[in-house]
Formats: sequence, structure tokens, C-alpha cells
Amino acid sequence: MKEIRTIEGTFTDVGGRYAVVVSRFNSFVVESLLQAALDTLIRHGVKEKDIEIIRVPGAWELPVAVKKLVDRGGFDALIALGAVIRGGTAHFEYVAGEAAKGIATIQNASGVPVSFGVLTVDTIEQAIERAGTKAGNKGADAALSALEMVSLCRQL
Ligand code: INI
Repeated sequence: MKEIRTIEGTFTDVGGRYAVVVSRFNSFVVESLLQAALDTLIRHGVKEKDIEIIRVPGAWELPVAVKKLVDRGGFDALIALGAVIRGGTAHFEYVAGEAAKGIATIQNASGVPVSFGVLTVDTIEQAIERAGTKAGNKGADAALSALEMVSLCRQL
């Protein structure tokens, strides 16, 4: 095993510039994701001046904003945050599916990491569990993934 070269990201002195794209829909949950994402970036040494927050109406609008920001350039990674809660409506499938597909397409085409911090859950309780209670905070997780990918991409 000692002979196998391994390339991986680290979390020390990563730095870089980050855009956090945040949807307003279900803001009572999404604001907790945002605060945790910002806290994670800053506690890992990212400067406030190197973080930009962009707000969109809902998860449906995340891909177009992500695309504009990637095209504008200057960001090492983006973090997309939102919460799509099923709540008995078929709308869920479209919004969640298009948000995920749109963001993945932009990430893969551009080579710029875009963390997917969009909750896709059945109930409000499940959303709350993932926004700072018993299942952690997916905003913090998304920020950690962004940091790791920035560090990794520099080495690839
Ligand atoms: N947007 C969300 O971010 N989460 C949801 O749960 C949601 N639901 O359930 O409808 C939602 N809809 C709005 C959508 O993202 C667009 O903003 C809207 O359709 C206007 O384009």
C-alpha cells in the first residue's frame, strides 16, 4: 500500500474564493444551512471578503445563478443551498430533479466544484433534522466538500 500514490484534498490553509447561492423558499430551514456553511468556511480560514452570497427565489432558480457565476469566473468553488420539501405536491419532483440535474451539469461541464447543499426531503421535520439538529447540518457538510474539492482540484 505504501507504493500507491494517493491524491486527496485537505482542510488546512485552503483559502480561495467562494460563492454561496441560497434559495429563499423554506427560508426558516435554508438560513440555518447558510449560517453553518459560512461558519464552516470562516473557521477553516476563508476570509469574509472572499465569500459572496447570492439569493434566488427557490431551488428551481439555483442552476441559472450558478451558471452565471461560473461564467463570470473568479470563484474556486460554489455552494448551492436550498430545501425542497415534498409536502404532498408533485411540484417536488420537478423542482428537486431540475435543481440537482442543472447544478450537476454545470459542475461537470465547467470543472468548477459546486457543492449540492439542497435538502430534498418528505417532511418539514426531516428538513429540520438536517439543518442543525439530530442529523447534523447539510450546509456545513456542503462547505466542507467545497473546501476539500478546492484543495483537491489544485493538485489534479
Ligand atoms: N422551491 C424550493 O426551493 N423548495 C420547495 O419545496 C418548493 N416547492 O415545494 O414548491 C419550491 N418551489 C418554488 C420553485 O423553486 C420556484 O422558485 C418557483 O416555481 C418559481 O420559478
